[in-house]
Amino acid sequence: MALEKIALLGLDNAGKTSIIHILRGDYQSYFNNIPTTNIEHYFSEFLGNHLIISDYPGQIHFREFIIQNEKSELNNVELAILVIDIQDEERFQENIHFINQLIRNSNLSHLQMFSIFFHKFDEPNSSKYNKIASTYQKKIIDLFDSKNFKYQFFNTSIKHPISIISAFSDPIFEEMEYRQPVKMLLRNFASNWKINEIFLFTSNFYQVGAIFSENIYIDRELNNQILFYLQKIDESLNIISELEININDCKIYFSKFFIKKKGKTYPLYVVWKSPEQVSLEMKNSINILKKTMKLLISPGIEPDPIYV
Ligand SMILES: Nc1nc2c(ncn2[C@@H]2O[C@H](COP(=O)(O)OP(=O)(O)O)[C@@H](O)[C@H]2O)c(=O)[nH]1
Ligand SMILES: [Mg+2]
Repeated sequence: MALEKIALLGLDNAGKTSIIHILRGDYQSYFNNIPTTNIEHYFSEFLGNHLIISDYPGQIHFREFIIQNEKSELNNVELAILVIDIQDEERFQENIHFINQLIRNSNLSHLQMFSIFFHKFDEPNSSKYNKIASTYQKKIIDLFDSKNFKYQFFNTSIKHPISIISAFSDPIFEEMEYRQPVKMLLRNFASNWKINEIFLFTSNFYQVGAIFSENIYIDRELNNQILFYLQKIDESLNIISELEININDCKIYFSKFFIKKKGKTYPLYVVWKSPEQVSLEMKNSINILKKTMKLLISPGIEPDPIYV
């Protein structure tokens, strides 16, 4: 079942509105947000699926209202993203209390999945944050113990937009029938060509799939650059479809293609990092990769003949 009604929930100042800015392609990390005092709905689309992303106010009286109100809009939510400010240790109990109330009191009749974001995880290797996160994790696992909800933990930070994009995309694409085959194709391609990182993005930069080695956080600067160039290509409409850039000792390749779904055309971007120049064989292999992905994501389209 598709996860299309999504709610961002959490205490005030947790970073919910900032996360939405990132998802909308605004990577200027430092906003001075005014507190959200209404439920704000954002509409988004990817590959023929329509998302409603709702930003819930986090102040205590709104929280109580949302949880206790029988007719709460929460009843329609399919994916709940719980945002926890990992830097604000003082609010540990308040966070746990909120989560407890949420899973016990409300009528979350359509809810299929909880994503828990340990947010403001600005330093991925910080032992302090890791310790706080694992304390939260233990407590939250206890709370969910008797409940039937699926849940997953993520570390996110606006200083590292890809962390937010992948945490957001993960459960949404997990529900898509093409998810596993696409991942397998990416994995094969990466291992054939000894590539450490490869991504497949939609035009609003949701992450359909990705393969990367170890800790993707390490290359934060590089990954931020990827998003920057992706935006440039997307904004160029169809003028740029292939791009190769050099950052430090790395080459990053962008390759655009289109799929048709429900009568509409959508661009997709394969992006990979490689120490090597793209050879002719590799070019052929990329074309085959793109054609195969096209068939997987929009089945029913006549395949172009592939000449070997
Ligand atoms: N250091 C850091 N600050 C963040 C991060 N995300 C949001 N903030 C800041 O936290 C504050 C509250 O953010 P906001 O999105 O308004 O929180 P909301 O009340 O949950 O909507 C703002 O000053 C943001 O700039 C993050 O990942 N790291
Ligand atoms: Mg807000």
